[in-house]
Amino acid sequence: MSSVDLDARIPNNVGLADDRKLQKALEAWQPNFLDWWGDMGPEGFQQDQIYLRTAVSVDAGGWAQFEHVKMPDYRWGIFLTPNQEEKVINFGDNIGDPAWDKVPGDWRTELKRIIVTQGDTEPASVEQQRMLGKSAPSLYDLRNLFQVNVEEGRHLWAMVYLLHKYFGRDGREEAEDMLVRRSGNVDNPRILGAFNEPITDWLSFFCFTMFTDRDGKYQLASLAESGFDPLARTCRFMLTEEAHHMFVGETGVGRIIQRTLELMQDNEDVRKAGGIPLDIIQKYVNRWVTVSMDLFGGEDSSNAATYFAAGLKGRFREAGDPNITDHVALEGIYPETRPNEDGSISKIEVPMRRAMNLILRDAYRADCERGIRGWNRLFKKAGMNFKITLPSDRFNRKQGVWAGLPYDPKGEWVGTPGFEARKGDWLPTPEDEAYVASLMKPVYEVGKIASWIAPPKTGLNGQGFDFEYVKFADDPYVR
Ligand code: BYC
Ligand code: FE
Ligand code: FE
Repeated sequence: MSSVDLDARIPNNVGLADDRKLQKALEAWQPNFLDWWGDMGPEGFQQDQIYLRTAVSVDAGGWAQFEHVKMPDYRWGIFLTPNQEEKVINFGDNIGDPAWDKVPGDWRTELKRIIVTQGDTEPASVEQQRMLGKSAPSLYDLRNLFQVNVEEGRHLWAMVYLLHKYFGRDGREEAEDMLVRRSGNVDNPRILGAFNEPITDWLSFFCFTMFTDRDGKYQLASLAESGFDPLARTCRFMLTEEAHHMFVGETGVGRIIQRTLELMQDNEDVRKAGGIPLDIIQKYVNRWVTVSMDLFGGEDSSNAATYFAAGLKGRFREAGDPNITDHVALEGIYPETRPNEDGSISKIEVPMRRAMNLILRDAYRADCERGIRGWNRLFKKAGMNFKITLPSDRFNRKQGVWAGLPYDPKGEWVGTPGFEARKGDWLPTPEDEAYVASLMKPVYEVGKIASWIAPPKTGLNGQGFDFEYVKFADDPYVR
């Protein structure tokens, strides 16, 4: 089952060759995917050789092989972590029952919806990032961008496989629609808010991979607990790739901070020296944290309760976390705060199952805090009294109980006039964005780097920073 057929038109470890009908359906979808990649994937770099890792096996450590390939030749494939015998459902009303290896009829609509929502984010992010290659700060970063992009493409394959294999004709239609919706398109947008936001500069890209890909980590982890075993195993494998995306974001923002600190210590005017001022970094963090928190949905959600009860979507490490002892969650409560009309706050208690989105979001926030603490150590080391902070979950929200309410990043009510007057202190202004955009000039020479970011401590896969991560087919500056 887990042996990988790499030579197949669609590399896979799911025995695709034994299911001719499914194989034909996926081979019919493949050219549409490649057309979409050509139209909406990274613009301008399809003929270059990129030092990419490709999954060649799902065994621990053995799934990543590095070589220079053209992106259209990347081996997008279908990989599930190997089957475990006798899996059971680990939570909800059906706890202890055998896990499903087919779609449970009662939950077909809900499962399809979860898979479609997850799948839709993957091509969306590729679309959002498609122009960034033209302003890459170094070959190392250019390669990381493309690595993230091809893997998000593979995540789309993962969800499309589930739709084709388990949902028949309407699954195939959903798979087609994945290639039709477009990030930011007014008539046919991507499903979730954050995936329609433009990403036009590298500070946004690093914030996105730090904070929005991290929503991916938490959503995928909770789906990896699913009683629908094919979904669980697919998401488990996707998580191995997700770690690199968040690494790109966390170290990317860290390297920008590092560079700004170096310029400040040399007593240079950060702007004149082509660095990014700390207040702009904080505003970008505020923007991407808040749209990413919206991705968890409402704090009190009957959808979330249904998903949990049915055994479709669990908590983060539902089965593995020794602190989670009650896997039925029919009796517990979870504390929640809610706004009153006058902006004051009430503390209430939500039945545990209805609070699942909030529980996941709180775990996510703690993880974001951990990453930000790492950045703040850079200030401390430089002897500087400055901290990047995680904005309050009340600030700048579009989903849930805080949506549209005028709280500041500390969570204080400021009223609508107060919010409007000060929002330029908290979120990127057009001037901030124009300044960041003015820095976005590509650097394509081996071992060189842009003015606004420090080089990484080490390169990738044992290579140095001065390795030729991208071999250009022709002059990249004149495209
Ligand atoms: N934007 O009950 P509620 C990733 C809708 S990221 C627009 O509060 P629910 C990646 C909601 O659909 C991980 N609409 O929420 C990262 C519902 O609509 P209806 C993606 C939103 O359903 C970087 C209504 O509001 N994976 O992989 O419990 C690069 C009330 O909903 C939004 C998943 O999301 C929003 N932000 O939870 C590449 C996992 N939020 O019923 C990839 C699958 C809510 O009124 N998705 N709504 O029509 C889910 O589990 C759930 O759909 C959500 C929402 C957690 C997203
Ligand atoms: Fe993904
Ligand atoms: Fe990702």
